[in-house]
Amino acid sequence: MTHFRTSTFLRIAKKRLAMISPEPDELGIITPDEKHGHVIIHFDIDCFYAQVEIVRNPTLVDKPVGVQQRTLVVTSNYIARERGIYKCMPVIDALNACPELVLINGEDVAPYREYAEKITSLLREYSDRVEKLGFDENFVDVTEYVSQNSDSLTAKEIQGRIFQEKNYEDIQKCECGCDQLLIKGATLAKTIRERIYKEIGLTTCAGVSWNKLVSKLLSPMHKPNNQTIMFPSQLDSLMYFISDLKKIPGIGRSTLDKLSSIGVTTIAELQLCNLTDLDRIFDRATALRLLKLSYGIDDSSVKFFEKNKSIGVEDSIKPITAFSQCKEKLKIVLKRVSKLLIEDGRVPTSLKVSIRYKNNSGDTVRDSRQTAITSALFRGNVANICLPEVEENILKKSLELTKKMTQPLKHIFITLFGISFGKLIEKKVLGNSFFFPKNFERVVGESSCSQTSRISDEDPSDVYLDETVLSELPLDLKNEVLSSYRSPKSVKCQNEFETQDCPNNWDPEVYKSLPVDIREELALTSKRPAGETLVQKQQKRQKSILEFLYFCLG
Ligand code: TTP
Ligand code: MG
Repeated sequence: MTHFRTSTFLRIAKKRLAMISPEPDELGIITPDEKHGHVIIHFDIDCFYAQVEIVRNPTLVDKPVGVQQRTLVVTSNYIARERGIYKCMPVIDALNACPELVLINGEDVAPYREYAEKITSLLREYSDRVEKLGFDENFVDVTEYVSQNSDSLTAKEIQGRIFQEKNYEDIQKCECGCDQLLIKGATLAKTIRERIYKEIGLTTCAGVSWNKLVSKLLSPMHKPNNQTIMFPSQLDSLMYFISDLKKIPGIGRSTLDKLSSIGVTTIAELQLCNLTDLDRIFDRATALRLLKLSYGIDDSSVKFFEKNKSIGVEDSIKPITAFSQCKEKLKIVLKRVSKLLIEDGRVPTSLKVSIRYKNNSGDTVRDSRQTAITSALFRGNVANICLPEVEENILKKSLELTKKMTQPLKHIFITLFGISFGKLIEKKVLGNSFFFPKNFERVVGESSCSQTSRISDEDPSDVYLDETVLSELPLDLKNEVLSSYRSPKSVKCQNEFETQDCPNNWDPEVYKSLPVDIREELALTSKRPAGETLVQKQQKRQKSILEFLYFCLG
């Protein structure tokens, strides 16, 4: 196999640049100061579902284990792989190849989601830039962490493997000095992988480089449980080694088809294209991106971590044929989704119910309905979803939504229930206060952040305790604060706003159809004494909270 020297590669790349663009910078060709200096790690969990099953049942550790979804073995541990099992192998073939294979049903993906979230939250300790790719892969931009912890990451030797088993001494060093940063990144990758194993029980692979594309291409090179690093001067060898266009993330079926229509089937052939060739089948931006990818150039940044926009669970069930059976099934699903919600910690303000059922023509179809729920239901802590009255309230709403979907049916035949909570609100401490009234909430996970006012009564228990700050208080002060914090006497539910709080001058039906926030505001406005403005009412309430705080703190 021929390996181009870096200088040859750069010469070809620059020649190509001259052909495709009068502005070489547009291609973002490697200019040490500009494009290097990042440390990006790609993590991929080894045989993910199978490992999770083994962690949950350690007696499986030395057995060939496959995870089955419907008629396929979607993954298997490495013992099974050595016996001929491959991903997405039909169960029948798998059992022929390896009769002793232990098959585990993996159709309920909740445990895998739970483990994936554990990994993501561990990675977030190192960077805000953690980007998920599928279930078990993450990019992490650790540039800042590596720069700030440079001394502690200094290593005597490079951790893991170097691409193509090179000796570091034989590798041409980059002028910008980024090699040292990458070596420290490899030390960090090893530390993180060791933590994932020690704390979560899963082995992982990792790729360490200065861009997402290269790190992703490197991480599977030494499977399982190992990591691979590469330096910029090896880039041409990497792209030559990869060769197959399909291995480049972002080049999918339709792009491959278009490229093959002009006779391009390998990375080397794509490198030889010019923009005019590609312009015939792609827009200019796509053409440029494809050319860059063929040279291993990827200037896309690792996105900031974004929490899920909704949290839900779906359960396939034995068919139910009467509406009276729905509540029991919904309750089981709600219990599961509640667990996820509590782990997440955000408070939901929308509820969605999905069902799969047979319609009047006998076809199996899916449908869903959603409704708003007030965050006041949870009184500042989503863990209150376990309170019987809150659970009952949500079940009632879920049943109402189910009824809307099943009303037109001649016969009920439901085979799946799903419950999902959305519009999740993060509680944040404002200023230096370790308490803040629950009327300050920041909506996250949506394009715009908004502050909403929610005011109920003037009960001091109506303040939100920030447990992090609370835990830092001296014990005596903490006890005093806690003893003054009364647990909720009763939970104010949305339907209370729907009925009791409807102002006299409003038609209850019209009032009920308004968004929750507006209803709450109207209810409060109508309650305040004549002549008192809403602002005055709010000030009065805040004053009472302040008095309470002064009382707590002596
Ligand atoms: P992968 O990362 O592709 O596979 P893996 O983690 O099992 O194995 P490897 O050691 O090669 O990384 O996929 C992650 C999980 O996604 C996998 O454990 C099972 C699931 N999966 C499916 O459900 N359907 C599929 O078609 C594939 C490929 C995976
Ligand atoms: Mg994997």
